[in-house]
Amino acid sequence: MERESAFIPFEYDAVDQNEMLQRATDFNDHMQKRRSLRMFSDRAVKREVIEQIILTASSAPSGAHKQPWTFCAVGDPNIKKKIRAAAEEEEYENYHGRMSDEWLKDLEVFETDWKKEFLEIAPWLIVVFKKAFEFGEEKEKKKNYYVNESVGIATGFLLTAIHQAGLVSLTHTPSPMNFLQKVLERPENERPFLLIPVGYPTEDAEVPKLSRKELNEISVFY
Ligand code: IYR
Repeated sequence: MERESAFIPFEYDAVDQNEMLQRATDFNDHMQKRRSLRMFSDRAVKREVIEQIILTASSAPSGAHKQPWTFCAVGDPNIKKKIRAAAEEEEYENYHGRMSDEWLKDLEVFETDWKKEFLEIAPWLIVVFKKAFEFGEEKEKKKNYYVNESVGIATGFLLTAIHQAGLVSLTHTPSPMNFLQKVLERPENERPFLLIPVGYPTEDAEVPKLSRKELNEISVFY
């Protein structure tokens, strides 16, 4: 069977080299201000904003363009409550024996513990699921490719879109995360990848004092 050619002209917005450097610098300045927040206000955020953010995330490249992800946006207080309860149950175990002493020591600067009230306070929880495979028309399994890489990139786009919109987020990884599949009644081909509370910071929100690595520590130019 001959494949129909389905190429279209690429829409390229040309930028001159001076503006290019300015844009790259401005965007870096903007992204340097993004921080992971744990102190959320309960101020509401319109569903339409979350929809646009999810569409940005789904513009990410993916293996064979399979877009192997589902973004579950949870605004329902009852579901948030269930997620908090299940996450805290796991995290209690993590902080009381499942995490190594080295790990607990590495986390001291963040002052985290097993309590996760932000899971109920933040107006939205975006739960990112990766699709290990898909079901075809006849319920047969269809392969996805580079799923972790694809969903990781999409999640990066998601976090960037959240920041760009003027909201804050946290990349939260309660472990193990399979309770999310049950609470959200996701099909068996979907596995939880990351839990991301989204909203406004509290007025007195604080973040750990951290510094980022210098360019020469994170890059090598040849
Ligand atoms: N999942 C736990 C522990 C935790 C682990 C890492 I690595 C962090 O950067 C932060 C926390 C929790 O969410 O508290």
